[in-house]
Amino acid sequence: MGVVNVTPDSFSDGGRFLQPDDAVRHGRRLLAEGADWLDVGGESTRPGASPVSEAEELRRVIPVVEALAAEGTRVSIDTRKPAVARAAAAAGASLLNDVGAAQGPLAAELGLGWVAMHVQGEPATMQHRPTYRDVVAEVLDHLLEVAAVAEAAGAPEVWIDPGIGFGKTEAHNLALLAHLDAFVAAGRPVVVGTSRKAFLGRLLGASDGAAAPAPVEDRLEGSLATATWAFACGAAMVRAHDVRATVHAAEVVGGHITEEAA
Ligand code: PMM
Repeated sequence: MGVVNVTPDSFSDGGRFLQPDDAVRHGRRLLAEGADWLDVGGESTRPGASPVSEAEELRRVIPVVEALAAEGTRVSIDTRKPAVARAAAAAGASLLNDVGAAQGPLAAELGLGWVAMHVQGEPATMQHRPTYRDVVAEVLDHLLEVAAVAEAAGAPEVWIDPGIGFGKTEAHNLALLAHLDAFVAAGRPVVVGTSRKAFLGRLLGASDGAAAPAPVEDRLEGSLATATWAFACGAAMVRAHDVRATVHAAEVVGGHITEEAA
């Protein structure tokens, strides 16, 4: 799943594709690089991002969804606003990527597939001391519960995503990645988004012996390592900014090594 952020302030690519034409061109490039889905989003969910009005989010994403879907692309809409999900469905989106996993019944009503992504708290404050007794069990139980509700309501397909970085410390992120097999074993298709995230910056900086985290543009190795790990654990999809490199890594692991092992 290639990321098309139509935002001024996303942590890794904010402001680069704010004009619809630029976003559509970027999406086409990611498709050419091998993306199966494009995930279009108009609101940054990073801690401290400014809230976006419904009208502004619609203005950012709908022309992009419309143009890409008209070309036959499988488009996912990354939104927490029901009105944006509705308009995106009308514009041709076929998947609702739901940060917070709160809109399963709406996905069912709209006939959209649903990605239930776990967040503890609200994006603005989610990194203030996230706490869990057992992060793997709590995240998985919650996702399976909401997934069952969405399925019972008629959602055509339900994916689960542990929500790496969303109300999680570095230790929580690593525990979730270490136990992705438990998510896969639950029987729902699993999506994982680690691409360029802050915990990778810290790990890569430490690996260099540097006091500072690696900057966002220098996190490719960590993004690929975790995407590859996710595929090897059985994840069905990763959400990635660097599509060409991620497809290469996925092909080697999923297309060759795991095939051979089976
Ligand atoms: N991460 C971001 C945004 N949307 N959706 C899913 N399903 N999973 C994720 O991990 C996820 C997401 C944050 O990344 P961005 O600001 O680069 O888009």
